[in-house]
Amino acid sequence: GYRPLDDASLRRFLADLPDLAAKLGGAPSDWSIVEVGDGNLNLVFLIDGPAGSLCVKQSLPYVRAAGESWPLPLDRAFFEQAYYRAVAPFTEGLTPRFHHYDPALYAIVMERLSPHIILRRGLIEGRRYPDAARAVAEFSARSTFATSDLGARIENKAEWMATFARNTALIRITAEVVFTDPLAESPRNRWTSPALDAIAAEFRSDSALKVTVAEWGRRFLTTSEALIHGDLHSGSVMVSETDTRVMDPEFAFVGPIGFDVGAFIANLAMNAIAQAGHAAEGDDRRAEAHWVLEQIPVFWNTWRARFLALWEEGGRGDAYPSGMFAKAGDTAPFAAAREAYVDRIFADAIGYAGVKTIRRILGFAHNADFELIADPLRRAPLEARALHLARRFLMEPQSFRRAEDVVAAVREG
Ligand code: SR1
Ligand code: MG
Repeated sequence: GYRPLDDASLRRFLADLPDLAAKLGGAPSDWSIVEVGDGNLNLVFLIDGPAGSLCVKQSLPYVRAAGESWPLPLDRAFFEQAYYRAVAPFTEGLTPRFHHYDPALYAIVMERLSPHIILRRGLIEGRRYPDAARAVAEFSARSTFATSDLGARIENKAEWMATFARNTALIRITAEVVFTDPLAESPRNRWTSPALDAIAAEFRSDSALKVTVAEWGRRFLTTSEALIHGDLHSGSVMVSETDTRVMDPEFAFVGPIGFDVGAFIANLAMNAIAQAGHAAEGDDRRAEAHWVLEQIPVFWNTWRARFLALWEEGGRGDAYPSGMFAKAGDTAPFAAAREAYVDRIFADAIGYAGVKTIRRILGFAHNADFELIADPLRRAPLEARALHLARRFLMEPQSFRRAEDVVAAVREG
């Protein structure tokens, strides 16, 4: 039966899995175990043995960041491991290696990444990861192309749709804490400075803005485009100087591709805006902000090029079937259709980026990029800048045709 793991029960659990116990080496009493989960939902353990290391992630029956008053089904671990398995053939080397899933404990055993840290943390510290945006783009483009109707057969997609449509607890969380609460009166909303009271009230009384957010919420719920990660922010990416892995796909379902793309763009933009708040006295973070911002075109242009290349190589899917175009003399209309498709993904991403930015500042779950700026007098104006950008994403979408337009908008402030 289920119980939250602790030091003793985790040792017993791993000792009963001979292949994994051998990876750690020594006896269970030789292993060091530390619980490091700092996300909103789960327990995360790192286990070090004489021969190697592992990571165990386990669901709790409630939202960790809120406590037992907010119950949450345990099955998110099932969907996380199902996603890792589904995208593994297309994302080699871009996720942590998956070792084992225990359906009774709702626990996943996977590779412990070392010396990796969470991308968000590294960026806040002013570090640069030259390969990260490119790798996340490769991950997202490869996994979504392969699981879309362009890359997958009807039968495979139907299986993913059936499996992940049952991830209702987490789809509901997104529907509520991303698309609903931040523009409504909700006891779960919070913001960290009274200086934001006026903007929050203004957003809540702006019917046009609310209709736009509600429309993106409707599209989120009704667009079955590909198997998406569902929470692709910079806290779902682990990096070292030379390696990047995407993790935490527990929100996965068959949804709109632009939701993932927009999440990553929004989180880079928020980090770039927040850089000024992390500058120590005499330390100018403008160069870091500039570098983070430049990763937005690196990310999108890599994503776009990879998705188009996969499509040009010939998808195995039932939409735009390759047999129909293989011998066509005039390829221009097909090329134009491919370009239109990725342009539409970018337009979607801009809308979702607006929604995802607002939720991180006025909703329940904030991000460390702003939260770690201790002085509210420095933090609030930067959060207000991000909210202004979010409103532009939502209400002036025609201004954002290319990733470089996002860079320019952030610079304009
Ligand atoms: C109640 S959970 C809030 C957030 O945590 C996860 O990281 C997702 O972003 C979710 O929306
Ligand atoms: Mg997460």
